[in-house]
Amino acid sequence: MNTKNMIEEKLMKSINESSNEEIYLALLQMIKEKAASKVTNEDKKKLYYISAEFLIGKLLSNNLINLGLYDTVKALLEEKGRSLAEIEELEMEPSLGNGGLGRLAACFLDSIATLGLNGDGVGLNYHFGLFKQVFENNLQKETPNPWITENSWLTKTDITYPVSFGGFTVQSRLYDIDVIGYDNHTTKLHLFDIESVDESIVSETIDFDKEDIRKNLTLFLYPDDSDEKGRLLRVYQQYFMVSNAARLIIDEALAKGCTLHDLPDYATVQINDTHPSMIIPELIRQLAERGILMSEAIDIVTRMCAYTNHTILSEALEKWPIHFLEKAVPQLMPIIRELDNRIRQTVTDESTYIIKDNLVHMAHMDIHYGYSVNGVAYLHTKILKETELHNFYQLYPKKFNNKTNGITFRRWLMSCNPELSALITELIGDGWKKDASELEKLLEYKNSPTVLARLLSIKSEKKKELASYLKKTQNITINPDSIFDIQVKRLHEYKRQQLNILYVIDKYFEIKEGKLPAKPITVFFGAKAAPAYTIAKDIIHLILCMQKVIASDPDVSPYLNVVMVENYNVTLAEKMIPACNISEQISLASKEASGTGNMKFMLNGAITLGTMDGANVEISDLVGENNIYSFGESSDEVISRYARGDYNAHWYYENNERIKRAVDFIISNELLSVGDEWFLRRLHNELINKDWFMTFPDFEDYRNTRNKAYDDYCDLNTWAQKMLVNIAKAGFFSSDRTIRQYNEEIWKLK
Ligand code: 26V
Repeated sequence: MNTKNMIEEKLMKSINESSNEEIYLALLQMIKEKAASKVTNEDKKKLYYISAEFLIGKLLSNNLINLGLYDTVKALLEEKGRSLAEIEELEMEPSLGNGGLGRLAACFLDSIATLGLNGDGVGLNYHFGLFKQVFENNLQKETPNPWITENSWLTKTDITYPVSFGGFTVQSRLYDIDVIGYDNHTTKLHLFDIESVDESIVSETIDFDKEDIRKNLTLFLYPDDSDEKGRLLRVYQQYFMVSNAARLIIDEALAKGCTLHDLPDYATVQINDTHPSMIIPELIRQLAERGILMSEAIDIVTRMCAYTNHTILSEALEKWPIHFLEKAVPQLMPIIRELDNRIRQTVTDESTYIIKDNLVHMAHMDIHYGYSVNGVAYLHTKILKETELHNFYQLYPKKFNNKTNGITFRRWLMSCNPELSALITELIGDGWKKDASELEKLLEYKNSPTVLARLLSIKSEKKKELASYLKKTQNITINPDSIFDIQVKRLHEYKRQQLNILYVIDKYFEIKEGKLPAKPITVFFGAKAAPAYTIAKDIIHLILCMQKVIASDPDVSPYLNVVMVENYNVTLAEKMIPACNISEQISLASKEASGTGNMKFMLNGAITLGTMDGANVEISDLVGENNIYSFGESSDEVISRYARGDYNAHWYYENNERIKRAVDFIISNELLSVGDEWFLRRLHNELINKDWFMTFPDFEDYRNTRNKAYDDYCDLNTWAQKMLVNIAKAGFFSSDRTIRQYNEEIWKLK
């Protein structure tokens, strides 16, 4: 049956007579059926990618692309005067992740399916996901973000397990989402839910009874963890996730004829950060329950589990108080103590023990009782080996390895930028879609005026599209002919949105003094702050106030504007990234493990303005210094500054006129007239007395480098050459490459 007939069969009427909602549902049903009829890899050994987050984004367009139906469906709808883009607007975006870590997991699933590997994702079915961000009085407010509708991508399965906590038992239910690979297999994202979940306990803010575990367990992703109850709820969530995962793994292996003694031949587990680390003691517990002796169970599990570290910030490495685990999952504590005792008997270095000061160090358990430990970019892995996890590296040098992150080019080029994809295919054929290294063939066109002109014209088109989308959805007016300078990522001090806004303030002063930029500039921000992260919220407040101050100043707004988009998410990323000229990747060197937004921007022809941090280092190596704007102190310098402990923000503030002028503007009359004095003073104070992520030492270099980028932009031909080199060299960052390396060096699936 052809596609048109299939859609109309589902509609039970013609496309003409159907509403957009009906067409959306018909497409959803058709795709689900197609996915069900696709081959899945049934090899003996299977990967379980366990993660508390899968930031999958909307699925309609992506699934159509991967099924090879996108062009047909789009044309068919256009013929009938309908727009696929409008239909896509009806789809709710599931916000099952915070940021990079969750989005990486989603890209990995796409590549696992595309490469035809036998691997599934396992996580939780949060009903409200992460909060939805709204701005009120220039402040972030959090509201619930429901995404599960009657007809969604979820398929209810008949798999259900009892999961016992200290004092009570709950019943789980598995829901699946098909992961459709590009022109290949499908795999599954398994999301466990709780049968007794109750959405009605959530108020209009995101408050709910954090102690009512039977009702709240899968309502939110990482509920506000600033208080004890929220943190405890997180332990319940994590155990629920891994206990179900362990059952699923064992059941699937047994069904294939596994004896349990040979479980590592059937299953390998990738632990995505420490959130799923309890899978180690839980698998041991379930094996013991089935009659395997403790020593053998430990040996089996150690040969199954591999751990990925995604951050070197020590405050982000999970350590759970023993009394939490005793209360929530008492059955695990004897096992964790046994695991710790075995280390204490064989290892003298106390810093590597699992239980210290009544805290259970989750990463330590992963490293001792897993077969692989990887970082997510070259520099990050180097820092783990040399500094952060050095003591473990000395114990197990062979376990440590690097897997530089990647992104799926299906979503981050083919789907979000069909115009650029079409140009690339026209120039070099479509081999790049399966082998991204072929993008290098584009370098042949570095001196072709027509190709360079077309790159620029696609970029202008995408800028116009973004401007009209933001007008329509957020009522923001943007000059599409300005330079689009974009920083979108979670709000965190180490990512240094504050450095970016201090530059904006400096530029504001220059314009006021009559020093006008050659081209108008629009500085975009998009960022959610954790609900209890005060300084991050103060930085959002400053950005929003600055947006207001500039917008109402006719001297400045023709040349410079600030736009902070509300509720930055995957959908917005797909519209902002293709429209970007300058990609801000300005974390304090040594702090950003990798970054993956940096790769998406590069692939879409934005030029990076960044520190030598995370994967920026690898971008710089690939494109060469003429095609990136690097600045700032090196990671070595930063690490030794922290070791010396002698950074003095106040000294910079007193001794650098520009810094003082910009920082003091935070508490100027202009800002106080639109903002909240308490919040602005708190931020001012924080910067001049602490500035823990050292924005001041990098300020001058950042300012000069950013100004140089703006100057260079005026020579559009040379700029377009830089764009072309960035696109051509982005092939290395395909998540297909990353996943191939995981498989060859860690999982060893067929
Ligand atoms: C978590 C927390 C928790 C509370 C305290 C502050 C804090 C700061 C950072 C985090 C990050 C958790 C892990 C994470 O999302 N890492 C990101 O993983 C990406 C994929 O590997 C990587 O590209 C980003 O650089 C890394 O930040």
